Amino acid sequence: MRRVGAVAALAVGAYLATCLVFHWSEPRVDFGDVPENPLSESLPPGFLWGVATAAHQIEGGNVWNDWARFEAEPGNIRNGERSGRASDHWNRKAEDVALIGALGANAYRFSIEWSRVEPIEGEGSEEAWAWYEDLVSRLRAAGVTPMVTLLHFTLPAWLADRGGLTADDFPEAFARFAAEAGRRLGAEVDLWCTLNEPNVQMYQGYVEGIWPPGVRDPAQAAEAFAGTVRAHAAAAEALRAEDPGARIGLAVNNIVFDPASRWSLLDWIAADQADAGFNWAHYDSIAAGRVRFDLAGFPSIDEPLEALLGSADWVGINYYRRNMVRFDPGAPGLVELRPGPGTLSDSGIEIYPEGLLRLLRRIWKRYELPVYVTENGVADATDGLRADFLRSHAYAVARALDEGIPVHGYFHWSLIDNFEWSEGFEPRFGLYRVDYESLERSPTRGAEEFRRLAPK
Ligand code: IFM
Repeated sequence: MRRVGAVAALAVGAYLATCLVFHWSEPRVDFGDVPENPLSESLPPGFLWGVATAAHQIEGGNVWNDWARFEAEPGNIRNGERSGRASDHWNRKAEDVALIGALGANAYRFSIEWSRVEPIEGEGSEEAWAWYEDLVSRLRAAGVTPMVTLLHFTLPAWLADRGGLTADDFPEAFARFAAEAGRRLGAEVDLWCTLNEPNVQMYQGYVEGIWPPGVRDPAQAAEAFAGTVRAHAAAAEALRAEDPGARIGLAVNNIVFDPASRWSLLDWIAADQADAGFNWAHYDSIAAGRVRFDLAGFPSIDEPLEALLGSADWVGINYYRRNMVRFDPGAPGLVELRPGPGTLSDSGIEIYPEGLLRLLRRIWKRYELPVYVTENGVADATDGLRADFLRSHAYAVARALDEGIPVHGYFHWSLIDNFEWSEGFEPRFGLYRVDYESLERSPTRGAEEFRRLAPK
């Protein structure tokens, strides 16, 4: 009996010790008080202090892509909204470039709407390309460095019709588009982002099925993952051929996954799985030169692809949130995700600036590549959170720089309010508020804070 007791005590001890090992595997971050001017002494010369947008969310009039069709089906978008004229950026380019200047930003990340420059397969639109060429020239004239994203969720309808991310020739078609972008814009653009949040596009489209193509199928999800990795490699190769000076990367949505209970080993394991599958699978594939997907519940993929090696000159973090992970045998995917315990934004996600520092440390340790915070922002319709949000996340960047992590830039999401995908127009992420009736832009308190923090 005594022996059984001793074995039980040992088992419990080993269990608790394993939990503690997990707990100590990453040093905690104590943020303390955020200084008034967190960036003043930390910024290296050439640091990009910018804002970000995406074509479909702001331009208006994008009718040639998969999202336009998806929005037309009842029930897909909150309140039945459609992107329609969005923030009318297509007709307000000059005004919006002036807003970027007024913020004191020295960089702007935007995306090219593929379906707009190639509405019919193989037939480019000169008018659409000219619009983007003019945008880049205006930015350069204003002293603003462009970062160009090639794919920010929307796919041309002609590609979506034959499988989108899972189409056999997706990488090839995407590389042709990338080459054309390089030919047209390469003289004035150095910074290229092949894909925006391929992990989110795959998850929402093929696991949750709440974005195009509205599928819930692990086998297709794994194929979609592989498609995005191959497409990144093909586009990077094509871009370099056109624009040898190109600095190429991609932007992955990175979430901090913490266990709901630090004394539950199953929660730790579930959090670890979520972290590996969601946060790092794309970058791990690039670093290994292999398309690799190995996540419980999905078919595994592991195939060599040499073009991946060296395809990223930098890595991008889109940071918004922390999730607490609870192992739940009854839940889909065996996990339940909840927001962390801090203040919640209008999107119901925790505002957790320490998380940005934690992720910057981890991404640097894993890949040792220059890092950009390619997106970071908050849905805040009443404008009560944005200024503090900005300052505390800028502080995370400053701390990372002080620790020697090569963060080359920060892009706030977003310049102006915009169409937030299946959430419609309700979430307001803009430094400038858009009145969707008059389309007038007006600065939020966040805009003032952004300008105050801007490198002088
Ligand atoms: O609006 C999105 C953007 O398209 C991708 N990153 C997250 C943003 C806010 O949810």
